[in-house]
Amino acid sequence: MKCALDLLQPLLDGRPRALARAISWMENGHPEARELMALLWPHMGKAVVVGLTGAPGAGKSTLTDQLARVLRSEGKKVGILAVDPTSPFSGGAILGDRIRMNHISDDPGIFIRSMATRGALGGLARATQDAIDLLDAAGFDVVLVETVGVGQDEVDVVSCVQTCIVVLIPGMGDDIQAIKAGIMEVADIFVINKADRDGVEKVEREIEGMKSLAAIRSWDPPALRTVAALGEGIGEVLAKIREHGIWLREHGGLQKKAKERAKLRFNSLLAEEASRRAKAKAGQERVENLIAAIADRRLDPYAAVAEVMREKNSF
Ligand SMILES: Nc1nc2c(ncn2[C@@H]2O[C@H](COP(=O)(O)OP(=O)(O)OP(=O)(O)O)[C@@H](O)[C@H]2O)c(=O)[nH]1
Ligand SMILES: [Mg+2]
Repeated sequence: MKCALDLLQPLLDGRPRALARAISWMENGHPEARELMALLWPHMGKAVVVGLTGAPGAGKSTLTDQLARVLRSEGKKVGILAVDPTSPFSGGAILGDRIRMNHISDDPGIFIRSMATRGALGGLARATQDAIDLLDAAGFDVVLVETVGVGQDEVDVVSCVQTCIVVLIPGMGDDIQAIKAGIMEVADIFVINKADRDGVEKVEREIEGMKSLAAIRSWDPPALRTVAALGEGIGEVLAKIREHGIWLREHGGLQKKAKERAKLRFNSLLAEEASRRAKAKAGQERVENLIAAIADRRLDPYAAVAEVMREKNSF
C-alpha cells in the first residue's frame, strides 16, 4: 500500500495519476487520507476557484469546456470538477459529456474529474472541497467546478468558491429556472447562455427583478450573454471573473471567503467525525435498535440522539 509520503511529490508535480488516486483516498476515507491532507495543506491557497451552476442542460459543461480552452491557450493549468449528485457512478454520467472535450483531454494541463455521490463518505460537498484543495496543491491555476444547481450540497459547494457563476437560459419560464433559491443569492456573475435563442431580454428582466428583491451587495452581479456552443462571449466571462477577483482582493473578500470556507469545512468534518465516533461507540446493533424505536414511536429522535451522545450508555 502506498503511503501519504509516496504521493506527496508526484502530487506537487501535478501528476494526473497521483491526483486521481489522492481524490479517491479522500472520497473513500483511506487511512492515509488525513496524513496526505496535512502534508499538502501548506502548499495550497493559490488556485482561483470558479463555480458554475444552473439547471440541467443549461450549457454548463459547454461553457466550462470553452473557458478551459481559453485558459489553456493562456498557458494556465485547469482543473475541472463535475459534481453530479444524481449519478450513482463516479465518471459514468459525465463521460458522455466529456467526450465533447476531446480537443483538450490529452492535455496534461487539464485534469477532469467527476464527483458523484458514490463513495463520498462525508457527502459530496466535503469530497468536492477536498478535490479542490488537491488540485490547488498540484499547481492548477484555475479550478472550474460544475454543479447542477438543485441541491443543498451544491449551494454549500458554490457558496465558498471565489467566483460563483449562475448559468441561465432563455425560455424556461418564470420560476427562475428551477434553481435552488439560495444559489441566486450567492451568484457573482449571471451568464445567459443559449443567447442565440429568443427570450434573452426576458431573462435579463427576471434577473433585474430578482436583484431588486435581494439584499444590496457592494458587488453588483452582472448578467452576460453567451453562446457557449459557438464559443461566443467567453472572453467577456473570463474578464468578469478576473474583475471580480480584483474586487474581492480590494474589499477583503478573499479573506472573507476563505473564512466561510474554513467554517464550512470545519463544521462538516466535525459533524462527520462526531457522528462516526458516536455510532462506533454505540455499536451498529444499538444504533439500529434506536432507529427502530423511533420508527415505532417508542422513542423520539431527540432522545435517541441524546442516548448515543451520552458519555456512558445507560444500558
Ligand atoms: N443553442 C445552443 N445550444 C447550446 C449552447 N450551449 C450549449 N448548448 C447545447 O445544450 C446542450 C446541453 O449542454 P451541456 O453543456 O451539456 O449542459 P449542462 O448544463 O452541462 O447539462 P447537465 O450537465 O446535463 O446539467 C448540448 O446539446 C449543447 O450543445 C448555446 O449557447 N446555444
Ligand atoms: Mg454538464
